[in-house]
Amino acid sequence: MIRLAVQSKGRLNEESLRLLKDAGINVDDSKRKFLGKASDFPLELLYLRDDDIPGVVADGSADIGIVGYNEIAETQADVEVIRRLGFGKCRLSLAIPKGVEYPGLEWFEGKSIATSYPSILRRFLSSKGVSSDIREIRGSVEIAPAAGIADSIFDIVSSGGTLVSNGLKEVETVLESEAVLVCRKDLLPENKPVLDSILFRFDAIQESRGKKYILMNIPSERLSEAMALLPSMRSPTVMPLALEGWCSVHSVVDDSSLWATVESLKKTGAEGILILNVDKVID
Ligand code: PRT
Ligand code: ZN
Repeated sequence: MIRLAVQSKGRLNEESLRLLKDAGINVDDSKRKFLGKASDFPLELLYLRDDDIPGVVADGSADIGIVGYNEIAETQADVEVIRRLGFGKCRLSLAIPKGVEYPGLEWFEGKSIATSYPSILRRFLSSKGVSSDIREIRGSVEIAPAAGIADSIFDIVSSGGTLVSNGLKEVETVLESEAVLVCRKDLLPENKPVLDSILFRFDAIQESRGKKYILMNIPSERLSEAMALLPSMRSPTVMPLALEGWCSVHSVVDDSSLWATVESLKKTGAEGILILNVDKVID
């Protein structure tokens, strides 16, 4: 039985549970419980505040955890980051009042900076040889300059909307973050196959992201033109149609190039084009 720590509520909770569900790991998700159990997989779920996840994985109270990389960087917990999970993307940035001119990092010399991430900030400033007054506050960091608590802030930014609505501008990005899967250093040998199975499933889900399955009918004499347009995992699948002179072509295409590819395929005479979502990809 492997124990996974996830955020009990907040921004990463829903996507963490969805990832498990997509991986065929179904947990009774009444979030009020502290501990849940998967019905069809040897996994227990520990619901925690995100701040507590690095520590419980480091001390082995949980074997693995899903948490923002920013929390790992802040706590410097002794865990292994084994996968980036592609959601909860954000950055930790320095921001100053919007009307103030910014000449470069030296602006922060001797200035006060409010943050909930003092350790990351301290390491960053010292690596740059800048000395500032770091003021640790929990929550609502963005109001600190207007409230006269600090000259500037160091906080999580995603869209940037919160900074703008508080009259601030982002001047330095210090750390890029996203949700990560972390593992304790001394995972019990009997849990290694369980972790491998989780990774196999997570990888299949991630591999399928941004991909579409596309199938169409093509006049046989234009097949080579169409094939040149289609990337695929090995090569496109081609099958003859019952109708003489036509074949059916199947392939997997990246979302980013989907429309351009479909337009070019149309020009090669492709008909009956179907585009389907890809759920999992196993290489
Ligand atoms: O209760 P608990 O302690 O578990 O949760 P929490 O309130 O400490 O964290 P939560 O749920 O807000 O965030 C969990 C994780 O989500 C963070 O540690 C990040 O890894 C990630 N994440 C991704 C974010 C954001 N995006 C985000 N935008 N965490 C916080 N924000 C906040 C930010 O603090 C700021 O106030 O959103 C605001 C900025 O957003 P924009 O879009 O206006 O720039
Ligand atoms: Zn928190």
